[in-house]
Amino acid sequence: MAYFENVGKINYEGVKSDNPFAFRHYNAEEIVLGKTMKEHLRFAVAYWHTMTQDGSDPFGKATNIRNWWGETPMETAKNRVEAFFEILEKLGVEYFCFHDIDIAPEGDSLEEFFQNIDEITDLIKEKMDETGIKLLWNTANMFSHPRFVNGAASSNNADVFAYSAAQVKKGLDVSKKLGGENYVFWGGREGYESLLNTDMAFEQDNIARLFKMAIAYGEKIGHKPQFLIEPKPKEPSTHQYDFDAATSMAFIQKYGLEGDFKLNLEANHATLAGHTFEHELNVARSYDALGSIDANQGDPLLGWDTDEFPTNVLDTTLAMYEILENGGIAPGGINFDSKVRRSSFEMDDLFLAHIAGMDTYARGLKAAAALKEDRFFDELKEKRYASYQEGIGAKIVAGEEDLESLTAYALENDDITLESSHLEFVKSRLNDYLF
Ligand code: XLS
Ligand code: NI
Ligand code: NI
Repeated sequence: MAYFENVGKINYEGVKSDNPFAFRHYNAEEIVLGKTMKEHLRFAVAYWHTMTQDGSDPFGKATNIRNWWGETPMETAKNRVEAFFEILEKLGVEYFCFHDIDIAPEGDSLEEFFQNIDEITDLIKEKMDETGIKLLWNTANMFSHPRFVNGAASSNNADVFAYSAAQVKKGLDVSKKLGGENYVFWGGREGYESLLNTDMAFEQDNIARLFKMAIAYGEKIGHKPQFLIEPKPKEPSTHQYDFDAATSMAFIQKYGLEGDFKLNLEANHATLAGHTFEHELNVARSYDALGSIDANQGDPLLGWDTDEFPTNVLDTTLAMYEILENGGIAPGGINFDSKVRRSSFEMDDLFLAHIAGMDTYARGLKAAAALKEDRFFDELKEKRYASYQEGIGAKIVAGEEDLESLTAYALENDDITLESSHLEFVKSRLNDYLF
């Protein structure tokens, strides 16, 4: 049965097309800088926002019209698998991501939850084999159930730690079964509300303990997905431990996890942290830790994680530039951790929203490729740092100078000539690449 009877395969029709169910910029097989757009972008659809979120918010009930509700939670879960793969196939998206609780009902016990996961992942595996669609990453939801009120691995209650470990073990078993390429840890409630009753160092030691158990178990079962930490500064905790890319790198280095962990960076989390998305990608890149991205955008007028579909071409251009400079995003991808607005409640909005996000990233890719081919930023930066290419600058970089020799130099050269950045001109030129 088709869940989206009115929607066929979404094809590329070009900018002149006025068909809302067509790509106007994303042309999967088009070659950009020697690779197809599909290879560059490695799009993924997120199970939670697409299949399970219902449009409710703290002030109002569900608005989304969905036709996959069954008689029982398991029937609904099975219908969702069918509908999900229909969406992926029609969009031509080759990857997907999920939390354990997105795909299967938790039932009345952990044992029942695991049985449900087994049954649903059998179905997912069948669909994957049939379609060639792949698992970008899965993760464990260790934040929604009341038992996680004080966190998962960072909980003050050791039974909660054990429960979390069981969920991660199952997550890795599922990752192996489905050939997952990455495995994500987003902190959820790993953070704190008040330092008055919190042992921050101990809680972080415990998070690292769980991560090391995950690495060890992956080795034991012979399945090694790329582990990823997804930083977020706040929400749901007041203070999230994985605040941003730099904080997460400090954690990774403190516990010696560099060989096994990279970062999954989300655009809306970057802006919540007071950074641009490209800043976060750049930080990760400087540590060789850019693993994957969660594509979305926040509302700059609101202070929370609105997870909107990305539609800002400047943002996606600068993000794609970082990805190109990184030599690509594989084995990571571009996961739409994005949800339709509460007022976009029709079934077909799920397609329109993904088409918008994919087209916006395709535009970003094309603009970023042009910027790279023109050496737009390279030339700008070469010129800006030129003083380190020769003379005293080259000697500083080569480690040939010290405080005394530089003092002698400065005493002779204290009439310093600075250059204007002409930043307004640069931004205006950058606009030429966007539209
Ligand atoms: C929530 C996070 C979450 C992760 C996966 O803000 O973005 O959706 O991506 O747990
Ligand atoms: Ni995310
Ligand atoms: Ni988020």
